[in-house]
Amino acid sequence: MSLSAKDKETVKAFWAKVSGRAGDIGSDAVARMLTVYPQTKTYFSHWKDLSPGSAPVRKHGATVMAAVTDAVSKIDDLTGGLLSLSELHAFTLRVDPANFKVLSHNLLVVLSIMFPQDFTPEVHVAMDKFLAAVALALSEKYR
Ligand code: HEG
Repeated sequence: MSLSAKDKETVKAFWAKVSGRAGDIGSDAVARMLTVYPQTKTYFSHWKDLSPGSAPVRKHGATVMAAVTDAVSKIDDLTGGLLSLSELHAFTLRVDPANFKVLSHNLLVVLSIMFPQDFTPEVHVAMDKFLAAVALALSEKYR
């Protein structure tokens, strides 16, 4: 499951290529998460509009992607790098960590749609491992 040196290089190269569209990627992934897994809406009930393309969905998509970009830069120490974000999700936001996998899945779907040429099986497996490692790091403060 852990990322090999080659996986890490693959993630960095792919992310360098696609991160210019981070806002669109995040907005789409969050919109899909809320649509396909409506149980995730409970965490965002304070938003004025949860529909795809709405201002809060776009803003949150950009926020989450900025954190993913930051995580790519901390790929060698995700647990340490994401500790305060884990604390926030565990104690303040009280997000069930099972949802991290749900968002990861939606992110992979969006990446495959937006970048069909670049999203090779090699990139797919590296990004899948990376997002699983991010989810694990975000779950750190839950135990
Ligand atoms: Mg979380 C806020 C990152 C999954 C629910 N999330 C945030 C923030 C970041 C972030 C950076 C802003 C923190 C701040 O204001 O200081 N989230 C983040 C990542 C991932 C993730 C990197 C997974 C890759 N979040 C996630 C999931 C849910 C969730 C799966 C729930 C289904 N996040 C959540 C909520 C907020 C944040 C409810 C507050 C949003 C708001 O009030 O607008």
